[in-house]
Amino acid sequence: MEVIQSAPVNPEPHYAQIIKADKIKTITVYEKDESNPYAVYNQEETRIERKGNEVHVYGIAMRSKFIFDVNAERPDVIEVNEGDKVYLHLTNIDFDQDITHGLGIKKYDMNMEVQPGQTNTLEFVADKAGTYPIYCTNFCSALHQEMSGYLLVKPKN
Ligand SMILES: [Cu+2]
Repeated sequence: MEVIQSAPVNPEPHYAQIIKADKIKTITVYEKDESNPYAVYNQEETRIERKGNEVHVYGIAMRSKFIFDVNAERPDVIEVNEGDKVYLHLTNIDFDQDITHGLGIKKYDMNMEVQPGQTNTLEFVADKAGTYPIYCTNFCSALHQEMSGYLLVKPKN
């Protein structure tokens, strides 16, 4: 068996199956991986970089906010052009074992989970112009509901 662990997007146990405990080698908290070019461990390194029509977001998730570019007027906003290819790299800089964050973009029908210390990437083409709320989709703290931002997609014409 190759897949040992795979967490469902919604943390509910309905599809659980029994497996021998010695088969499971869990990661409680991901270790810092300074060699990962997409990982960002402090606010000062957050940034949004454009390469032609590719946009790379180097953001962080922390209790209880997203910071995509700390130097922007709105650090919780990602602004792209319609048709851009977006690589949203997100590092969860909470290194406590129970602080899993999520990132969902409403109307783009996308969601990812980012475990403590982990860096994950959401890759998509911004093919719908408009303003789209971004939410943390995993209950992470008392201020979880405040953990949000926006994706702004400027129309072509
Ligand atoms: Cu969160």
